[in-house]
Amino acid sequence: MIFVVQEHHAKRLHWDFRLEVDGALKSWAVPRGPSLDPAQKRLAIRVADHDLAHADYEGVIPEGSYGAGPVLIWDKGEYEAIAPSDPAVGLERGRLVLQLRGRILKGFFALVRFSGPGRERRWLLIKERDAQARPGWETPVALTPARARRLRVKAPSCALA
Ligand SMILES: [Mn+2]
Repeated sequence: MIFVVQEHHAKRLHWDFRLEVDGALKSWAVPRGPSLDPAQKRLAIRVADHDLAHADYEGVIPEGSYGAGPVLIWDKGEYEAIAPSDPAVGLERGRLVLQLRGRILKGFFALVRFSGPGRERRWLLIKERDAQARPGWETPVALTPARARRLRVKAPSCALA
């Protein structure tokens, strides 16, 4: 199954972390982006599921549309749900350990939901302490002026969040 992280320059820059689960992309908006530093627990807010086709989306969401602004694929690859082995069960329980095989994100990560009423959408994305951990690592921003010039205005195939 695939995961993708899309860098999204909407009104506020964030990274959309998406996991293929049961034929859809389960999605979180990560304001500060994923980190390879286990000390950096990154807030990840559950947002609407997206179609699988959205994993390939790059472009500029048109002005006047929700999330207007550039979207780039920041990282993409395969993932494996380690615990539990069925990621849908982990989503339900609010705790998921994943092994990511991306260009940037590699090794084990945990997604852990906050507890307490009104906090159901709030999760943390945390790098586990393994051989791929990089203490002090800073999330790189992929959008450069050269890449911005190559992006085309293109409506996404599904509503963005
Ligand atoms: Mn977004």
